[in-house]
Amino acid sequence: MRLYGYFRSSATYRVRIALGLKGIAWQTEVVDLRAPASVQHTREFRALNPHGLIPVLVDGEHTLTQSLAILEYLEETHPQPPLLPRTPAERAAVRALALAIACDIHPLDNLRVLNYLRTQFDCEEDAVNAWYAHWIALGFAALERDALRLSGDGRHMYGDSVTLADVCIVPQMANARRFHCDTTPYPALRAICAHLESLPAFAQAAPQVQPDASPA
Ligand SMILES: N[C@@H](CCC(=O)N[C@@H](CS)C(=O)NCC(=O)O)C(=O)O
Repeated sequence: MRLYGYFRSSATYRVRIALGLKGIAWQTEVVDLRAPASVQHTREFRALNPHGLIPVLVDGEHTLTQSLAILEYLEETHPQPPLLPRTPAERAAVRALALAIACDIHPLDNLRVLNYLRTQFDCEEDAVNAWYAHWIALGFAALERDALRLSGDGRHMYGDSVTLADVCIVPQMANARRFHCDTTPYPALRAICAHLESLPAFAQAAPQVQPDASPA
């Protein structure tokens, strides 16, 4: 499989974690999101994904987009180890956690949204960072309550094994740290992420150990 992504992309990070958990080998195709490269806006990349977003996973003849659709594809094609629980109600609960991150938090803090604030509304970096922190705080406060209610062992978002909710929270927490958000109000989320980040598939998917990682 070929994964088009970027070390700092949290949506790509989700897919890297799932590939690692399922023991699937993949090859990275770097899509540098930073200006002036801005590869996501090139004609070549738009031919792959007209939305201009990563990740894109190419599996043989299939070109897949949207990280959660990719995660579900991997779950269906490589069921072991399962990243969704057994019953429909439990599966819905895990998907709700993953979607709260992927649909309600992440898009508001995406690069193109932050750039729009900068270019169209003349926002200074302090204002952009305040925007970022606001949506993290709103989302994480609710996720903290979810984790206290749903985690079975204080080491996973739901129950006592790794699920798609865990695959989504770790990259979002890493992003929150990168933007210097205060995460001390969320001890349950911090404990869960600390445990997950110690697992090999999560550690090997971390941005700082990717081949394209750079400090800038
Ligand atoms: N809902 C999409 C979001 C993808 C997304 O926003 N990717 C970001 C990187 S994490 C991106 O490509 N941003 C490019 C840009 O904002 O120009 C998914 O889950 O795959």
